[in-house]
Amino acid sequence: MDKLITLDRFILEQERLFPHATGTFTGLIQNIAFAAKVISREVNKAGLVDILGYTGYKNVQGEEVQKLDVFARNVLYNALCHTGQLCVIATEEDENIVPIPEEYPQGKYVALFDPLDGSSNIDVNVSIGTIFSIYRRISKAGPGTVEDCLQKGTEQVCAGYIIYGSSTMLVYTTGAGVHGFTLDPSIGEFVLSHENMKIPLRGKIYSANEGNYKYWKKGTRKYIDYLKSSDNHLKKPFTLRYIGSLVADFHRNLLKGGIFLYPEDTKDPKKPFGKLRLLYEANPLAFIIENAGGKASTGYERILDIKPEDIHQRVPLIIGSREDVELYEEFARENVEK
Ligand code: AHM
Ligand code: MG
Repeated sequence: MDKLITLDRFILEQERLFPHATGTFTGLIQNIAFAAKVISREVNKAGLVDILGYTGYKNVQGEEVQKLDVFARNVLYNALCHTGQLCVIATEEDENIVPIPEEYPQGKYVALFDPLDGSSNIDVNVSIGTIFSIYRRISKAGPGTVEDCLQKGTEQVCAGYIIYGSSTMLVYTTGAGVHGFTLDPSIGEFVLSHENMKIPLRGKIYSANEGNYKYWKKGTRKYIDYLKSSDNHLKKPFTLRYIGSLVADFHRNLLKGGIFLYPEDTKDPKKPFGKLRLLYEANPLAFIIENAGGKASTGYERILDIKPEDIHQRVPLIIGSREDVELYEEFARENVEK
C-alpha cells in the first residue's frame, strides 16, 4: 500500500514544495484527470455503441450521440469551465477561443486541448489520446484573450497527455521531470507507474507517414533514405513504427527512443507546414520531450521558441531522441538551400 502513489498524492506532494502555492494548479490537474477518466470510459466502450444497436445519431434515451471527439471536448469544458481556475480555453475542435461563462469566476490559468487526437483511429480500435497545455494568463483581468493563448511554448507551466491504449495512462510535466500514471480501473485512480521518464539519447525507431515521401523536400527524403540504409550510424536500417496517432507514436518513442516526423510537404497547398498544430500538439509534446532529455524542432528551429500567430497554426514537427532530431536538422539544411 505504501508503494501506491496516486496522482492526487503526487501533485499534492509537489505543491508542498512551493510554500506560496494556492492549490489552484493542483485542482486544475485533478479536474483534467477527472475528465480523462470520463473520456477513457467512453473510449473503452466506443465499439459497444454499435453492438448495443444505437442507430444513427440517437442513443436509447433519444439523445444525440455525439462524436467521440466532440464528447471529449465537452467533458473537458464541463469539468473546467466553472472552477475559477481558468480564464479561457482553446481547443482543436473550436474555431475561436472558448470564454469562461460570465457567471463563473475568471481564473489565472489558460488551458489548451486537443481533446481526442488521432480520432480517425477510433473506428478501428487503435490507441488515441488527449493532449493538454497550461499557461498563466498574461492579460490582467476579466475574460481571457487570444493573446493569452498565443504564448510561446517556453511559457507553459504544465503539459501532458492521456493515452487511451491497452491501459489508460496520464503523462505530465511541470518542468520538473516527466511522470506517468496508469489508470487502475478497479479503484478509479491514476497510480504512479513511470517516475521521471527519460528518452534515450538516440533511438532505432522512426515514425513518419512515408506515404508522403514524394511530397517531402529533398533533405527530408535523404534523411529517411539514410535511416533505411545499412550505411547509417546503426549499420542497419532503422525500424519503422507508425500508428498514425500522435500520442501513441510519441509515447512509444518516449519510452524506447526514436524520432517522430511530420515534416512540411507539398501534398496540400493549404497546409504547407504539415498537419500538426502548434498549440494543441507540437508545443505540449515539445515541452514534455525537452523535460525528458529529448528535442523538438521544425527541422529549422526549436518548437518552443515559435511565437504563435494563430490559434490553429500548423508546424512541421520533428520530435524525439536528441541526437536523432539533431541529425535530421543537418539533413534539413538541404531543404532550404537554393
Ligand atoms: P487529428 O488531430 O485530426 O486527429 O490529426 C492528428 C493526427 C495525429 O494523431 C497523427 O500523428 C497524424 O494526424 C496522422 O496523420 P496522417 O494520417 O496524415 O499520417
Ligand atoms: Mg490532433
